[in-house]
Amino acid sequence: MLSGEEIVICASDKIIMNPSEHIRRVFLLPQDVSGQKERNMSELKIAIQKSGRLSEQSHKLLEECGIKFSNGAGVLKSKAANFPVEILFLRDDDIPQYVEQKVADIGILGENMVFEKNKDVIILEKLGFAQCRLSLAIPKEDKYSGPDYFNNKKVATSYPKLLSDFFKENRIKAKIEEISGSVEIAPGIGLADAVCDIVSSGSTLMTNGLREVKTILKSQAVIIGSKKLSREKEDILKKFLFRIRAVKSAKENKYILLNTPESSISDICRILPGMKSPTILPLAEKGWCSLHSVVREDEFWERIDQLKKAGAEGILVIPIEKMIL
Ligand code: PRT
Ligand code: ZN
Repeated sequence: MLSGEEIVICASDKIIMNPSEHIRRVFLLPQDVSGQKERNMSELKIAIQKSGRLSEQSHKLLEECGIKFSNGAGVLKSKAANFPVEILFLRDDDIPQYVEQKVADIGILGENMVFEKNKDVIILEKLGFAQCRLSLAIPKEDKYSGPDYFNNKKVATSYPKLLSDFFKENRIKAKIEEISGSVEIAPGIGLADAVCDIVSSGSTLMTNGLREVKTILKSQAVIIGSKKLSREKEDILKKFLFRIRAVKSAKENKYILLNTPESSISDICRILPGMKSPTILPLAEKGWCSLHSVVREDEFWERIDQLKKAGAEGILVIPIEKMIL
């Protein structure tokens, strides 16, 4: 005992304190200290939005990557059961700063927030969901002849940096009124002449008597990362991005099976080159083959028209779950 204090030598990172025991000092055994450090070092910390427009798809993406974790109300972080990651549940506005400060190693959020916060982070991957745009909108009855409209106007926004960059580039002298939410009502209540806000379908602008006149940024969800990671974390990140890309490729492509007369095979192979080349199998009916390949989702309908013209029949199209290139 040191100067009459009680000492507890602890073999676990959980210490249950009983107030009646008057424990004053706790020492961890050296192997606990190093074990703890090793566990923290080798876990990649992923920040995602706690609740909001990005949270459901961020969860789904992690699940599709085979990462299992629990998340209930009030949970702020959760370790995955089967992959060396810890998920931090945060407000999207805070994610760039946490990644810059290395509280999180990577984060999932909208490009709009990444560019607005302008922190020292890098974009590692575009994810394709939460597509939207940051746009200027004015009262629908006003005439708009170009960015000059905004000279000497007051514009309400939650994106002061991006808006002020736009005004600087266009040599516009306007006043920016920074507000944190319900931006679209600002002109209606006399707080501003116009707004600069996120638009998706455009219905919120319309409901508030506004008209979109200029897009200043197109945005989608992305993964951002810290500029420097340890070797162990880099390795986990590589595996994580590999899974993300397999999930993304699967979504961007479809598996296609069709029947074709042998005489059309070379034309069809030109239309559907596949990952390496299509698989061709003979059918029971003489002179016919079954051809299997992969087609990009965004080229799908155009390719189908070409395939029909080339003589393909019985075309089946199947979603792909994962695609490893
Ligand atoms: O609480 P926390 O700070 O985490 O969330 P938040 O309330 O700040 O953000 P949230 O959940 O609303 O949005 C998160 C991200 O989703 C944004 O940063 C964008 O990257 C993306 N996103 C995609 C959108 C929209 N679509 C969107 N439509 N973010 C906001 N909106 C709002 C917009 O602000 C406007 O009020 O929806 C309204 C316009 O929608 P339409 O369809 O009527 O045009
Ligand atoms: Zn936010």
